[in-house]
Amino acid sequence: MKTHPPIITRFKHNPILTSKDVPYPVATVHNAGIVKHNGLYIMLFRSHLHNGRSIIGRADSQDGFSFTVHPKPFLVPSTDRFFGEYEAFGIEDVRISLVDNDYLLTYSAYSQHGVRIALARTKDFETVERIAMITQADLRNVVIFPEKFGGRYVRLDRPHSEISPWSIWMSYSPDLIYWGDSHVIMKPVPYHWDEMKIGPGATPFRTDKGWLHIYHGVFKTMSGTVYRLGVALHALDDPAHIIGVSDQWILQPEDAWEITGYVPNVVFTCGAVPEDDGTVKIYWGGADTVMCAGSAVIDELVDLCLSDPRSPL
Ligand code: BMA
Repeated sequence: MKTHPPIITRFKHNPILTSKDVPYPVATVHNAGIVKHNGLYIMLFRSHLHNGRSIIGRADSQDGFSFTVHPKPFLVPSTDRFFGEYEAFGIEDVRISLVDNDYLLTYSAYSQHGVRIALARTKDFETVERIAMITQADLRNVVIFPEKFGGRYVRLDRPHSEISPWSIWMSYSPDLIYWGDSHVIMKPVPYHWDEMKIGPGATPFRTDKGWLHIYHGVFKTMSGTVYRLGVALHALDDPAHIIGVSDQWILQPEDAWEITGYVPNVVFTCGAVPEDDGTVKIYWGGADTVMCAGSAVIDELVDLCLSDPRSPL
């Protein structure tokens, strides 16, 4: 059994971004997707407006920790007739994947019809083009792999289910529009830290042993749920094959701003940036209120998946 020094070292100046840093009125700053684009860290973060609905802002950083927010929101619900109908209650939790020189953005779109996933594309984070709604309701947390496999795009899905605890699925597409061949790849484990539900988290990144995916898992307690982060390793040539899932979580709510806030006891990730020095910067929303960051050694995360695994299904 491994010892418990922190697997993720929290940045000592957390939280890295709060509503006070945003030049337009918002109640929260959390659940941000993030990439390093031409050496600049670009963060697309979610904010609740004061009506409880969400929009997406942009913040940039040279070092990955100190961010400056753009004066205007990056993405707000569409006014287009089709997209507008499905984004009317807000847009949330962007994931960013670089595939073939395009940044693909997946986000949750809320409306009177439920929650589904929208896909947009940008090359430069200046202009954004909405491509399609790529799920029906009720799905959240869709993350596209940064490479194609057998000529097809591959994504992690999280459909809703009353019969089985909410689990991670995988789907494929030849063109980003039509998705299929869906099947379940990872499920919660009973009486385990992720027993209530699991969902895709940060965009997976390549290591020499496999694709590393940092996901979230939820446990129900007598005083509400606890959102933690875990890690899974997917085969390089076939990400539907999970090589190992760490039995232990890698991050849980511990700092005051992770324990208390808009939703207490939440750490929730949508993005991580692997660095050339073998570390990865991991970003998470604390209590659905602020953005936090930390770093981990990639080999240690891989080792957790291989040396102390639990069954994926
Ligand atoms: C999930 C999503 C996330 C949120 C989390 C904790 O179901 O709504 O956006 O961070 O709950 O509230």
